[in-house]
Amino acid sequence: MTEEKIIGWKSLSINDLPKPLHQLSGDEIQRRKCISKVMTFVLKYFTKEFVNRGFEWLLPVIFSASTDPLWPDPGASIEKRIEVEIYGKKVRATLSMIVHKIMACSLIHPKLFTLSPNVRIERRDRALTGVHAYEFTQLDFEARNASSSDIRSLVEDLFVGLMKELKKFMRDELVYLDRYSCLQIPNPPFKVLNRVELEEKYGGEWDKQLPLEISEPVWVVNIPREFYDFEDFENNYWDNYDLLLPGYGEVLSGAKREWEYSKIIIKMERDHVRKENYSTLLKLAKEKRIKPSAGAGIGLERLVSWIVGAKHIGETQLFPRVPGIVYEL
Ligand code: ASN
Repeated sequence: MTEEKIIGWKSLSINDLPKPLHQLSGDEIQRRKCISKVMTFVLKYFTKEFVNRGFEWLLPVIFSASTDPLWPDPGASIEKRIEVEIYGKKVRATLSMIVHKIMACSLIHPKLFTLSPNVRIERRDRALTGVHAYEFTQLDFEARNASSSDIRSLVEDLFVGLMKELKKFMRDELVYLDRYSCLQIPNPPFKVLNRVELEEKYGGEWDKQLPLEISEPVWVVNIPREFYDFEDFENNYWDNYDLLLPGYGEVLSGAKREWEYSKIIIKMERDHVRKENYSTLLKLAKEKRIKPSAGAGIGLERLVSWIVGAKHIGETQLFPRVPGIVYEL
């Protein structure tokens, strides 16, 4: 990849911000058509693959009393949480479907996925990172009794399959977007790097530095974050993972889950997470009805941004959701 193609956490200029649909030039419309074709292809590929592999396809929820706390999370920068009252109850716009995923995976579907709108009102200073949108779609999946390495292998398999099919069936679009030759089919298993070592090497900004130095996707494991990711207290190790893509950064995060009531409680209290927002999950965990599982979520617009070489993630959204900028549509 050439220097200009390096995208992601670089600071963009105001001119790089995606425009609303009705202001696009003829050439820009042409480019957006190609990006939409790639998005359609990616959606078709993943939904087909998950269904064929026995995953149940769940429709998303938008408002619930219980949603992802996104806290503590080193990468989170939520400016505002959307809470509204309906029928006399306080509900929150979905930050991610993690709680629903864990419950559904434990109680009914051992393997499931959903395409879920996530509303994350990112701080407005993230407008120019190129990788943040205040609404995006997450392809979230979960499998009962799966281990972290099961999920990583599944993702590697899906990823390699996607790259092969894209190169085969989306050749014209990728050539038009000047991405055909940059996109290489990676060789699994992808490298697994420990966040502790990355911090030693790059400091706290490892997630921005590392993508500039890799030429294949890599896993980063052991990232301290929300209560639902499994934490080995004795070895001080988080059994979770992020997938980072070359020249871009994180497009997927996931983990083995906590399922034991006593551990979940310890972590919620330690991290000041409001237990009252998770009373059903806690009740089920207490009754031992939460089962061990593992899963992950793919940020679809991020993945497609990387594939098409978008300057800003909003280019993959016909109606861009740029932090700090609210268009009429
Ligand atoms: N989807 C993520 C996971 O599966 C959770 C998140 O989006 N915060 O772990």
